Amino acid sequence: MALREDFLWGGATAANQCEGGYKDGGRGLANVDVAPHGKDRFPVLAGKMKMFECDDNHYYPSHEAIDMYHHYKEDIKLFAEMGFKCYRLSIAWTRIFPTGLEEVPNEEGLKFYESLFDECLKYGIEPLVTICHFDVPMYLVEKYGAWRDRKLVELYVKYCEAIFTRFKGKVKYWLTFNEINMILHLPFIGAGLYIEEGENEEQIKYQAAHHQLVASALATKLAKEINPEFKIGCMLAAGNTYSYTCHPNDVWKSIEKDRENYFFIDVQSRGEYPAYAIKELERKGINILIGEDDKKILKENTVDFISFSYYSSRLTSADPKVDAQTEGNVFATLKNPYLDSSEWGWQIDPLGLRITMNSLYDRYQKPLFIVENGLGAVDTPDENGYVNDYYRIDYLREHIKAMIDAVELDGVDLLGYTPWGCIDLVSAGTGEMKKRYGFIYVDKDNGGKGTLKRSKKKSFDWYKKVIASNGKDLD
Ligand code: P53
Repeated sequence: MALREDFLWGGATAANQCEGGYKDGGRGLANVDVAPHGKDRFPVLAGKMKMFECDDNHYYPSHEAIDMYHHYKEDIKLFAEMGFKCYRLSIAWTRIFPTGLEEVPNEEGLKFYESLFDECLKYGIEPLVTICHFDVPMYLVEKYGAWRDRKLVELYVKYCEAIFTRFKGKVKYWLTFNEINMILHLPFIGAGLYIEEGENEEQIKYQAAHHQLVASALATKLAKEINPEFKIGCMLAAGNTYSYTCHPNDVWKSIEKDRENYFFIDVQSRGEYPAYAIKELERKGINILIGEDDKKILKENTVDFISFSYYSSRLTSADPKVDAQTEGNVFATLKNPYLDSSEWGWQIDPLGLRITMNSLYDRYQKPLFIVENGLGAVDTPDENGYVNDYYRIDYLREHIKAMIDAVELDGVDLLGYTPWGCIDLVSAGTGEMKKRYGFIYVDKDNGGKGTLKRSKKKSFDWYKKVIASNGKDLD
């Protein structure tokens, strides 16, 4: 059995990392817009920086990004030329509800996405929409402390209603929250959460996570009411955790680490808090306020498919002396001696993708969708402006092979593959332009300078062949 005939090959982006136009069309300010390039990118403690405003001493990459807000027709045309069947993008909440509190959605924001979807559909490209890719209106961050307040559930559902209703004939695939487990690792950028001195950080994170889980379930319910054909997915920052040695303590630790992530998907896919999480939260003295109907809401509105990002596997040890930590990815991991790393220290593990797919499929038995994968690298154009990114092709080829093995040899049901940053965009982790993922090069540097001109890299033509052959021609 090869990949299905209607396999959704494509690419993925997120609004705040590519659109720019951060004040255009009535758009409101979001948490992601006040996250600067550089060392101040990750405020956790509220007091650490003036979080609620931008200042002249920092550079804020999302404000212009690659200006897809004004280039989307050109960009989608290039995606179509590669043969994309699917384009994963996110809607910026603040284009639709600039503060989050408006009663009526912002027509200009809706029109922008309507036109963008029409452009996709013109080429037969299926949009896959992330409803919330880390962004929260800044107004809600200030007024409610973002997802720590239950109020966000209602406001998110109102936002969902506006976009489900408007786009019910154009969009079929939706993801409720990007990398929902990231709330534990990137509380501010990932969910607008900040912690005051002396507060119990874990308590706040898990309460906020509960609100997102309920919001996700309510969105799923609403989606089916508005259009029963809608397919709703959850989204996990995935990558199995390996055990450093065969010592049972290490193996146990790796199970615990994986559960920190599975927790979210267990709720979204199986509809209830798993036993291990209830016990662990109890032990930690974390007391989540659960609304009267929440259990029913979670149980009755589980997702249709499981989507995930995969960049790397992870490695853990129970022995505190084993401290060969790698930098880079926000997930703490040990250095795996069998793997090479990217320039940003992310370890490259194609077989890890097959392992991760099998774990997810065994656990949930629902169709999977790989909605992010790829290599962040420095690209240097030659004198003609051409980028020969053979290293990216190597990375993607090996991961696609592993993906096909999971389908052909293991029988995993896989809907599609949308590698990350199909056009160069701003890095979420570092705010850099220099960390590129694209098949399409964008002329812009870390300081914000450049013509924004788009050009095809070597990987562009390679990926086009891969799609045309439905994964058979990987040379
Ligand atoms: P960048 C790490 C850090 C931040 C976001 O990451 C992340 C990860 C990886 O798990 O998640 C996703 O840009 C995210 C994207 C992001 C991509 O990974 O730091 O959904 O928004 O750009 C790649 O290289």
